[in-house]
Amino acid sequence: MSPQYWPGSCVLLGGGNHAKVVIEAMEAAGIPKPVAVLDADDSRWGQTLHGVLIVGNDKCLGQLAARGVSCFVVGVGSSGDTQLRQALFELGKTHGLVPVTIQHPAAIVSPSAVTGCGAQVLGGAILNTDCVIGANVIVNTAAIVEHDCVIGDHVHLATGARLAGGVIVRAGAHVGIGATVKQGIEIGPRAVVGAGAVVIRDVAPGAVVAGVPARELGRDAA
Ligand code: JB2
Repeated sequence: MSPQYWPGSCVLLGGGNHAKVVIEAMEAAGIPKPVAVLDADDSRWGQTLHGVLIVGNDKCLGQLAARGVSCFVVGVGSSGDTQLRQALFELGKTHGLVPVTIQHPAAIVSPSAVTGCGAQVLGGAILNTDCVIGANVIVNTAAIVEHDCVIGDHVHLATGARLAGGVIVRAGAHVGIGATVKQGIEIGPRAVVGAGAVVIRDVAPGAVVAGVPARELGRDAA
């Protein structure tokens, strides 16, 4: 596991449900709370989220950076489409901010697992030996990543997803809540695995699969 790294005060991008989970995971991990939340919804500005003020939208990033905020956390999750997470990750970096990596103390992480910058490994998650987790990945609550899995950047492994040994999940894919992926399977970039699916064959780039066993329902245009 890469060390959790927060060189200074941080801003949280997105102020919805996942953001609440992230704030509590940061507190549990001993990382100082964000100093501000940015959210696209102007009706939320001025409100607080677990005690942190929602100050405005992403246009405030430059101002916050100028005032000494030096790192960021992506606070949006995804229920299928990981593109907003990726866009916010790039936006934070464009402003010269450092992505904070979070490992909840109730996660079980092998000493040989490697975790990319900005990854979020939440409570009850398991990363077994020699797995590699990319940048800006969410390993959500109680998700299991078995030995030798390789998880690409911006992937979301939703709550309770289970990957057997040697699974590869390419960048930007989403593995839904409670889905199971058999050993050695490859999930293509931007693919979506539906909740509760059991994946026993490789999944093509951009494909949407669901069911037991999982079958392809369609593909994105890209
Ligand atoms: O461009 C944006 C933007 N677009 C939407 N920039 C910023 N800074 N914020 C943006 N948002 C905000 O993200 C929305 O206004 C909203 O407040 C928030 C998304 O909140 P929501 O609760 O709808 O989704 P989430 O991504 O936090 O949580 C989803 O994914 C989690 C993994 C939910 O489905 C959860 O149930 C799930 N656990």
